[in-house]
Amino acid sequence: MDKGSPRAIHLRDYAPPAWLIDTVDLAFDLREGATLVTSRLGIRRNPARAGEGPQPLVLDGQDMELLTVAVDNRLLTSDDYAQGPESLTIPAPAGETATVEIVTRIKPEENTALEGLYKSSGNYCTQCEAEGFRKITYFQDRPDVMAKYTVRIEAERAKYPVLLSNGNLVDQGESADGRHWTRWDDPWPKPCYLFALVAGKLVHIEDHFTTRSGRDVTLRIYVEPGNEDKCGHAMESLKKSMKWDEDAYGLEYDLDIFNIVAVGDFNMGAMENKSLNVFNTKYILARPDTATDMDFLGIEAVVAHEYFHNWTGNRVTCRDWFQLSLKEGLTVFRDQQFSADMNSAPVKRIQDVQRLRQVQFAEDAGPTAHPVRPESYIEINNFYTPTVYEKGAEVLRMYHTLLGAAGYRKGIDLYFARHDGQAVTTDDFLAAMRDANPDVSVDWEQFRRWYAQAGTPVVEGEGRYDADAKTYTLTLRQTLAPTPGQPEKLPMLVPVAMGLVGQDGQDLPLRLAGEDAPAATERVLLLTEAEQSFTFTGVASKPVPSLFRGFSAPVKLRFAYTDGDLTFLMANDSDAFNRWEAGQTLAAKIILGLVADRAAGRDMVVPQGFVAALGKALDRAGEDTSFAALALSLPTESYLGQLMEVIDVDGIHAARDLVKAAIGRTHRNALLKAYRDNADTGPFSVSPEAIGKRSCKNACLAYLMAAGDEEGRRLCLEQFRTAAGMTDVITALMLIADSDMPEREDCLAAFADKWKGEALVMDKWFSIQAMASHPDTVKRVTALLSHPSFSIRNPNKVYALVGGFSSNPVCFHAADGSGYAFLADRVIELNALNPQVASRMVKAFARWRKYDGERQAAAKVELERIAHTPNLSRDVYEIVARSLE
Ligand code: 0A1
Ligand code: ZN
Repeated sequence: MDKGSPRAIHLRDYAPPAWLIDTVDLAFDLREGATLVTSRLGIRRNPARAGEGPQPLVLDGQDMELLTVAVDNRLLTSDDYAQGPESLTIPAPAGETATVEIVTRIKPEENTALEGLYKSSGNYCTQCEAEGFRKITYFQDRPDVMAKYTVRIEAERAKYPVLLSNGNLVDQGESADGRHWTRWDDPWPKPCYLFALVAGKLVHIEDHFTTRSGRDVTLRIYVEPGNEDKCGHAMESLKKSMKWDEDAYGLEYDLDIFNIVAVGDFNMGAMENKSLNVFNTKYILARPDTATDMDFLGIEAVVAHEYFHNWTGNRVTCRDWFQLSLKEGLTVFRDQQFSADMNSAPVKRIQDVQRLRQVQFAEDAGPTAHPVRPESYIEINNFYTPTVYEKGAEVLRMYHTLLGAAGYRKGIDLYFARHDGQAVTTDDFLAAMRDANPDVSVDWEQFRRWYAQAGTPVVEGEGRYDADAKTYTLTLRQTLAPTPGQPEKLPMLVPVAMGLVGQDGQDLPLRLAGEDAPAATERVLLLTEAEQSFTFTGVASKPVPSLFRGFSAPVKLRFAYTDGDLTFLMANDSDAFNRWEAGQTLAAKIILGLVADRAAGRDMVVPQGFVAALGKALDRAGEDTSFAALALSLPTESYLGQLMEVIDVDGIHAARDLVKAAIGRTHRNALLKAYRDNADTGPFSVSPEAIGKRSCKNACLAYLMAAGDEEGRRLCLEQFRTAAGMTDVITALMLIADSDMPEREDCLAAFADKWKGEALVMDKWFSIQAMASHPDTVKRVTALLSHPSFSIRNPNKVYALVGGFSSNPVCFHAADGSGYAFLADRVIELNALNPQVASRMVKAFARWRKYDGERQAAAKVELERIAHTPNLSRDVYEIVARSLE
């Protein structure tokens, strides 16, 4: 923050580019220490800006050496053009069209930010979203400039036998000095953020997919030698995604080749470059002994997500980066639908909502809260957020809820009919949904507020039963608290999927006063006012309302349920999501009650009614093991913290541990039985049934361990030592690492010794230790920074160790501030190496004002120390500045 504050970019300032770029011909001469990039651009005046007179061509560029510039084959001198620190301005070419040729020299070997062209394990790869292309060559680096690309790559054959880019391989050959080259042609116009290049020593597995119109597509997954045996699940996931997109959305793949390359050094999960997806190894490599069930599911979801981008993102892209959720919210919703279809839909929905609440609700309640379509940013890389992705997906889900499956599909079809090949806005998307469904009465202007207003709406409600009139009146009130830059809010359009559960546990017919149509037992109410009442008639006895079934809107519900209502819904609600939800609401109420007792100096006594209700979930474990595992799990400490005015770090931890131990003790026999019943999952499979059994078994083990049960400890050690699959091994190790068992150190050491050669497995080992609630955690994590398997330059390692620690609800927030100091040191170190990763890490400070005075003071000292770091990146600056505002 020394050199004045970086400038913000505003949505309101959007203007179309003065010049369009129709064709891009790139030549890469890859050489150690000095890679030459020759870029030949076919440009054309933008008719949208006709009448403005001759405009210069202003190109973005950073961190490279400019060698030559030529316009229409005439070499310019440096007096002819103007070079700024991040731009190149070429005077207006005379004609309507022109050819511009630029040669630059770059050093991918020195690129530690992993944006643009960089090296991972000796191989070259690229990451151009959001603005990495400008580190490769001077270009109009903005998504509304869509061009056709041809690419020539030349490199030393021995070191880089594989040379890949987007589109089709059209030619290849040998050149002098042991070098070789390939030429690629991508027929589909694309923004430069979808450009990709890979050069390296890689092996691949291959498969094929025949599209519904008969196109044979070659599918390849490239990895470093030795990892070929870990690509099978990713390939299966890709084929399932291709089929699903045809069946569910009518969308077919549009080239003869689809390549995936997995690299070990990658800032994010994966990237949807046209026909050349680049992946973090974490989302490709899996073998039963190295990857957990969650890893397998993550791979399926991310492979699908990137594949789905081929239409939602690539064929139709974003006009500007404020529209990021146009592609990300939609594509997350699509991958959620896909995973729900491939696995258990209710379980998937619960997991998605858990994640939304854990990370997005937290974001929406803090200083970095922003709308799904932000109004301004300093660094766009900071806006790949849970709000743009996950809340964006909830907005898509609400379209689906409001329009029904068929109406939603009509909207999607119209969107592609109108906009294929274009760069568009979330308003264009909304217009397609609206225009395809003229008979649906939704106030679309009000719906648009989901894109524009930040924050999570709170819906409060109560119900009144009139036994004489046989009516039930549901009153709902919505409020939306101010967020940074948005002091005043308007009411949202909130779809409330609901039912009324009768005393016999059955859903009642729902007829609103004045209606005579046949009554359904589930419907979607539209809450559009600040306060609204809905009166149901013909209600024979007092019902318990089941609201926001399937979590039909991203809101916080505060309904005056009694403990009895919640146990009733846990047992009877026909909506699986709300059966789970009732248990969570009750658990949160109980635990927060204990936290209050502890704070007031009263003894904490776990109510037996709650423990008994959880026991019922255990009794039903056999019916649906995956659901049972979720029904048995308690809200996380960080979610409980969100429910408090001032987060009581130690109180939450103590109360939650006490409840876990009480459940473990009370239900010891049932837990042991369920553990044994689910111990054998047969030959390895990631079927929902097998995953369900493992998750149920491990949930039981966790309770037994929480109770310090001797038999539980024995089983846990046995599981750690003998289990074949990583899910069981790592769960056991995590429970052991979190305990005071004497075997703790030996188990951790044995695991590291066995897996020291597997980077992704070692990441698990780092994060287990970082997340353990032990008094020595800060010390241990500091020592692990020097472990031979750790590297501060590798994002996965940083996310595992540093990110793991900063999500440790107790140790990161140690009252002496040692956790905060540790994180600040890492942020400062990372700022100089990889600003994106540094910025992701510094976000852990964002909610510092939610803690007590002592912790606030300690966090503020660290935030200010970071703020005064020389050469602070835009990425870190933006988060720190907002946090301190
Ligand atoms: N578009 C990718 C994720 C991604 C975003 C940004 C990146 O660098 C700043 C890299 C990847 C996706 O949604 O999968
Ligand atoms: Zn995406």
